[in-house]
Amino acid sequence: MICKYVFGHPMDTHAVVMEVSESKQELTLMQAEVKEDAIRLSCRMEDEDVVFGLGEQVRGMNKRGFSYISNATDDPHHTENKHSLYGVHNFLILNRAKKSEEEHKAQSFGIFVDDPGTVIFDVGETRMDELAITAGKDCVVYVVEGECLKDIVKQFRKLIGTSYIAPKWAFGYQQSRWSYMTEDEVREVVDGHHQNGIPLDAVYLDIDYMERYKDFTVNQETFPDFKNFTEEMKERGVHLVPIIDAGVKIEEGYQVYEEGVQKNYFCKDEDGEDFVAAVWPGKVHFPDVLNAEARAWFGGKYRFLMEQGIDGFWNDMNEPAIFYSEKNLKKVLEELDEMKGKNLDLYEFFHMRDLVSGLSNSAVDYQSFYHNMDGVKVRHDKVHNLYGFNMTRAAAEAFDQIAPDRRTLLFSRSSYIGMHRYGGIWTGDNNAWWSQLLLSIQQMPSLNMCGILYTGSDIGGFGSDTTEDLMMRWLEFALFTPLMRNHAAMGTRRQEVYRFERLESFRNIIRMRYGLLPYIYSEYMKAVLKDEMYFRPLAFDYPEDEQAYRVEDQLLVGESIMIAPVYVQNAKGRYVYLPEDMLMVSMRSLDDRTCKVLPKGHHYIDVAIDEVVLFVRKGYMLPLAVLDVKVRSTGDVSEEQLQWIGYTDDVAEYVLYSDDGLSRNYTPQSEWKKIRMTKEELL
Ligand code: MIG
Repeated sequence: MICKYVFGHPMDTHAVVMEVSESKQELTLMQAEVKEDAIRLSCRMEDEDVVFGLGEQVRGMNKRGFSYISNATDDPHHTENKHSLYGVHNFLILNRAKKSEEEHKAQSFGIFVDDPGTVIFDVGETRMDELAITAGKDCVVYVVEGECLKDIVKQFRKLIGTSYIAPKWAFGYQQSRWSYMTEDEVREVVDGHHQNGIPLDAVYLDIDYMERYKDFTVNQETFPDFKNFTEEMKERGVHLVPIIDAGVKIEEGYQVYEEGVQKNYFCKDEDGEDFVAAVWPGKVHFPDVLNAEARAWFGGKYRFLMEQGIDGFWNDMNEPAIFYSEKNLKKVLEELDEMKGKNLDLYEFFHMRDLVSGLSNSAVDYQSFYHNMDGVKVRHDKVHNLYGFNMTRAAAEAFDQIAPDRRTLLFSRSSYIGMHRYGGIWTGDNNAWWSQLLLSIQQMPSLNMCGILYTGSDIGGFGSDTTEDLMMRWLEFALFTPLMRNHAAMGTRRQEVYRFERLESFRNIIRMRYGLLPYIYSEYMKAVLKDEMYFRPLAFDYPEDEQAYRVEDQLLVGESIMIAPVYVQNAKGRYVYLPEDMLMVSMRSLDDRTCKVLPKGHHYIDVAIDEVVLFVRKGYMLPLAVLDVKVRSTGDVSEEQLQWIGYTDDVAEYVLYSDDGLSRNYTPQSEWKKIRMTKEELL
């Protein structure tokens, strides 16, 4: 059951696709206080209640004990003191451990606050036993009641629409790095993988492929024949995936800039002039993707690259990130000028430092430009969280025109609920720290709750130098994430896996991904087509098991397996909780596996540095593709011959979904193949 409550005069954010009429009943599960410029919703939490959700955020799967602020932010330090990351996903579920006497007041429920401005979720930080949500005065609140966690998510997902489906090649291993400067450097990376027997499906082109960071241009010196180059790469099974930035460079003669100015497609400042911010290229304008016409125009620009054979993109800096604005910089420079020659005391010095660091992503800037939404002038900060969503929507809607018959890879850094219909996300600029590997594990199910299924983190860590063991452990987890991309920042240690000493282990781990491809793809597609989660916390499948709610570092992946990644340096194993008897499968490579049944309960398991461990649930099974030694990309993985790992006392079953991985008609029943095997057959 979904109840809709409207406060004030909210705008249509396009988060929701299902028609729901306003609820006639009062909101009882939370107490609502309507203040002059805000709505406050609150309720009590018992000690054993658990809160799941909020998508891309810091901290654990159970969100209790902290405040989360919905305010899309470009912050490369995802530490636990932060309150906002790139995406905004205002959906959570309060799971009640017990029903109280007053039944209606102690019901588990999901809540989605559809407000594109700043929303604060105080999940028991101010008061440990209170959940308090503060939103703007104009918003829509949806309350979802259901039988269980899974059911609540499913209903919510119906409300917000079907998730994006990536082409199958985008489920292969992908290599990225900010600073692949030339065609030859990209070739070298591909060679490095192929010569070492490491499969590879994509190489990313970061900002350096462009001509002076101008969107929809290609540097003619470093990529002289781009069309031929994309073709050459495709023949080797490698897709090139260029980055697109939100800011359009201000430069006379640059077509995208000139057209945008002429047609009034850029965001405006207070005086009605095109708003000037600065990002990579220096000064830029922001395309007003909240304006339908401008959105169609910007989306149409992707055609330039698609005509040269590109079939995948990543949208960056679309919070939108601002290094500085022209106006703000001027003010700050003036103030700094006054400080010249002065003897700065402690406070003055700090003030000076804050002035400079405060230039980036400043609230003042976000309050100083405007969108044109259907003829209505809207100040940016009111709709801040919709920008990345609509930049990505611009691209996806254009792809429907440019390449209607095939899928195009698309994911974004910033997002809002609803964007999952148009593309995936990656979790932004993490660091090569062990704690960030854990964070990535914990973010996955929260993102899935909000429909964001095509997702993953920068493997190995984006900022700071990675280490070989971190890289290996990270891959052992990421081989289960739909987006499996190794990415790092310019200036950090090179982390293409063939550069490490234990090359053979890396090869084995990445090949496991290709062996698991039929399962990963099938489970991804089922999650999309049935509005379900691909990654789930244990509590979702074992709702009666109190212990399951406490597990913060294990996940169910699809219907058949559970994983328990190692994310601690130098650990040679870890504690695992099994909510039922399971078959533990330890793999050093696809052909080097051992299986052992473990009973329900707590265990310490050994997991060597180069080992992948997964657990098959009772009554379930798992397909594995048999790989040729020469497998180079997803296109070489055949489903003709599958091996099965399963665990049952009598029979196990699996429904395998498969399709061509490229066309857009993906639902015919014939593509669902049911496989049944007996205990004897599985051994
Ligand atoms: O922070 O384009 O998150 O993946 O490599 C600089 C350069 C801008 C941020 C992205 C990152 C990318 C980088 N970009």
